Amino acid sequence: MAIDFDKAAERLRNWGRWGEDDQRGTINHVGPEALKRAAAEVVSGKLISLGLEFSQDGPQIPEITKRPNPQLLASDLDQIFNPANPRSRFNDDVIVMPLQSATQWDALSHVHYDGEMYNGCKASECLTARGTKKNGVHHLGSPGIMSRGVLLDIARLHGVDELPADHKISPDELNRACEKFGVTVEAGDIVVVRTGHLRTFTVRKDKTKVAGFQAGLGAECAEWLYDKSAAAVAADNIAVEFLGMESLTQEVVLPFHMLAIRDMGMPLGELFDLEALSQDCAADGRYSFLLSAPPLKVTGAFGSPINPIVLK
Ligand code: UVW
Repeated sequence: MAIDFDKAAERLRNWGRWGEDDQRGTINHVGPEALKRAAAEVVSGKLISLGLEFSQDGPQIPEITKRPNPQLLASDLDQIFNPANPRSRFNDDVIVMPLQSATQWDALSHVHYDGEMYNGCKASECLTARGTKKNGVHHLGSPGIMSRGVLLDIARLHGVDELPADHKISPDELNRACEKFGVTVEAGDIVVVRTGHLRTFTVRKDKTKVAGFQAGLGAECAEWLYDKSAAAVAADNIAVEFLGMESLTQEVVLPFHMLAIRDMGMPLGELFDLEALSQDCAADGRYSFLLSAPPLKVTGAFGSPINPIVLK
């Protein structure tokens, strides 16, 4: 049954919960207790990166996504500091890229509906050609995004490498994944959901399907995340949420985005590469870990590229 969007939005709306001027949303759930729990997950000293490379050969097809891949240019090459002592040299570079071109956080200003974004900021007053006056990603960067991460490997739950494109993940599946993998989502956790979708790019080297219809969270999962007091959610697809014809044709397009980002104030982590983490969790049977994923503090930006790091 389709979600009653307006009823859900009203229940989940966190506006004012952490103050009239709050611009960090559900990241406020991460307090000393959540951080101590995260630190207690570190037992084997193993590091795993969940970030894609920021490369001109990245996952974007600009004609489809309107987002080019990063372009790196050497702005200074083989430069001499002092012509009198030319042995020491330096190299500098410039990168031109949408902040949304690969592994990224969506800031609380990334989407809005009915003219308002998180915490009631009027889009008409906040949005400028130089970014946003409120809910910029830099607010998520101080003191940063770090907490206990919990992997809900929905592809593995179903015994497949990749969920089919028409698979809309339900709250019941999130509960079944917690049970199967022996984890409980607690206040302040970052929920990491694996669909297997990004394997089309990372394993099969086919970027034509990266931005198509794809498996992801149904809008009802926003309610599940709210009830768990999760701090953030990330996935190995382009939008965290399920993308099918219905996502684009309902009265409020991309309903999970709107409920999570605009009403709850929850950052979404997209295009996380979860293959190595999935294998590691299956091997040691531990689906929780310390997750460090601070955004770049780009003032007023709608998102930030990241290299999320798991420490187990
Ligand atoms: C949009 O929602 C426009 O993009 P993304 O899936 O990158 O958040």
